[in-house]
Amino acid sequence: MSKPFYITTPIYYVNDVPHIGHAYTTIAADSLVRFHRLAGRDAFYLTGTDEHGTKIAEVAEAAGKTPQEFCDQVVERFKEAWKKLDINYDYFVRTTDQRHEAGVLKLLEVLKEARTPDGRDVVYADYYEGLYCTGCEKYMTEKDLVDGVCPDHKKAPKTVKEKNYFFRLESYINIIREKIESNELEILPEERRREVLGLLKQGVPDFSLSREHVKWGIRLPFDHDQVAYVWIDALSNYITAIGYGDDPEAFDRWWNRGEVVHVMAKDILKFHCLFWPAMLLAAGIKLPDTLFLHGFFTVDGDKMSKSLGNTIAPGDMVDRFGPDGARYLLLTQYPFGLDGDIQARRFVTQYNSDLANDLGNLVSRVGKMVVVNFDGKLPGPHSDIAGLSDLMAQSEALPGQVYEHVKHFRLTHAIADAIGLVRAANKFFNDTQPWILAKQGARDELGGILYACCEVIRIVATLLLPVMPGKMTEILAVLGQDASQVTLDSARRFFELQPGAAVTIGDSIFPRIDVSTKKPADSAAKGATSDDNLLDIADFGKVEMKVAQVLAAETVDGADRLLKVQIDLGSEKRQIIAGIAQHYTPDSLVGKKVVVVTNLKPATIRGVESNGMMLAAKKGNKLFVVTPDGDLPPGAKIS
Ligand code: ME8
Repeated sequence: MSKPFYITTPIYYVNDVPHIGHAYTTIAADSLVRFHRLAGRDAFYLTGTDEHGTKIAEVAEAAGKTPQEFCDQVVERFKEAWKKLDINYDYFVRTTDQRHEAGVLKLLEVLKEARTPDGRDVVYADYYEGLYCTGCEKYMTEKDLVDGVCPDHKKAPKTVKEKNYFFRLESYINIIREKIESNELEILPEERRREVLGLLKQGVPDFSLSREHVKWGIRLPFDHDQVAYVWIDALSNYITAIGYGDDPEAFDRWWNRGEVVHVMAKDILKFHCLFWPAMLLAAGIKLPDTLFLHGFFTVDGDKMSKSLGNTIAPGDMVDRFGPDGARYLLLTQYPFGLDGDIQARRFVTQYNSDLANDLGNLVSRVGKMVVVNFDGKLPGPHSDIAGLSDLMAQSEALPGQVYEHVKHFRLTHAIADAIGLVRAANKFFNDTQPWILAKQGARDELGGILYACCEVIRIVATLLLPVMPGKMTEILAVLGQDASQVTLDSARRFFELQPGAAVTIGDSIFPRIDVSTKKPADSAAKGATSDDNLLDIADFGKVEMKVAQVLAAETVDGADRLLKVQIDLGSEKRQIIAGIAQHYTPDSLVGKKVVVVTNLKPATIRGVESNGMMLAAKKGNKLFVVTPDGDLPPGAKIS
């Protein structure tokens, strides 16, 4: 009997709403866990959200909310997105859960008492002075900066000097290296393993496990002036969520006796491959079995970013392609594990080709022929058909092949092999020309072809159930099969379907998408060059923009980024809140002509009403408000 399977995704920061980067890992882990369940394994799937730290406190403040209110709101967006994508997690952990916080306190106390293998305190206090990037929630060195700013967040880090508690990572470097080299701690893919071993070779300094300047977080049990470093808090979720601290039985089942797999992208390698194993070793907790760090993707060739406007909301993809289409499209863009490009501009073509044409069409033409020629009752098999033995051999080999891929995280290969069998079945169907046999009345041979195709459909639908649970359930139902009963083993057997069983065919399973109807989700890259992604003039016309003149401006109490600005729009005066206080003094704005979006719904920001949005653009770190060229009067409409 194989071990229970415990799989996790990263817990995502709630300063951002869910995008397809988050969705990608979450769908991949969901598919993996469903595959293992199909193979009969007991499994647990964990995902959740990372809610503490300065970054979150800052965006909450800018939104005029307390951090907790803000988190509660964004967490719902994640849960909704996962529901829409048919993600079947067993537990959703939030780092603001009381249960998680209690687990973190316990772990911190254990670490505080712990000694390194050479007999020193694992945790020690010291002063730290350094450059802190709140975007990364980590200290940076001059070397990490590009033109003085963090290359990822385009912001100059703050200089911070404070007391911190440090974790003596140095004492664990050799042990971690040995565990990785012996594969007791498996790091995949191989390139990532080499990267970690390279880091270990260079030597890694101790890391601090608390912050003095951060307010939004878990206070250390042994020093209430300090807040647990957000990464310590976050990494602990993998054990607190399954009962470290409050449910020893569940913890033992999933962590101690299970196969523990963490899936994430390579951006968070250091935390997971160095800090996390070191923390576990120090606390006397078993290490995870595997860390799988997939690549980072671009969207239509560009890095995904809010400023480029090419982030895709998972919900938009679902609206366009359904949950199963969205899952399939995301997982098949490039090999899971590598870096790659999500070709959003090709989504429609690929959906039509793989799902509507190849898979959907096979089901519909085979199903229809059974209905028309055999009164909806599955005919019996027949052995003397050209190409049948090859098709059967391919079908019988497929489940083993697919599961072997899955065990090695080769999700894209697993899917491609299943679709390969669909193509082989379509070729078999075309080559054997059953429609001619139908006309000739060669019922035995015709029946045999249809029976074989139904078997292929059953096997493929079973194997793709983890990737497209909804649509594969529908396909299995066409053949009278109950998706909750099928298994990897049942897919291994040809001749599983009983002749005479009812075959019912309804609407097309994957209706073709008309390329000319553009919906938001094609648009993955709104700023990109593809025609599919351009904004309709009618949509643009909905945005009302006008020239406005600033009459007065003042700071907003307790919000160091915001200015309260009174503007003249010709026919009316309005108040707007603009996040530009770090770039303009109130006086320097007065009299300026600016561009304002005037038909936004009013918003209350830090308790102050805002009626519109002032446009601004960024150069490096500096924000500049957009001003009209020429002496346009307040109220002039921009089109
Ligand atoms: O790092 N390509 O959260 P996060 C592939 N809270 N994957 C992507 C991606 C892309 N372009 N963009 C995002 C954090 N991801 C921490 C984690 S865990 C204890 C704490 C996915 O919201 C990928 O899984 O920044 C990546 O590792 C994760 O989102 C980062 O999510």
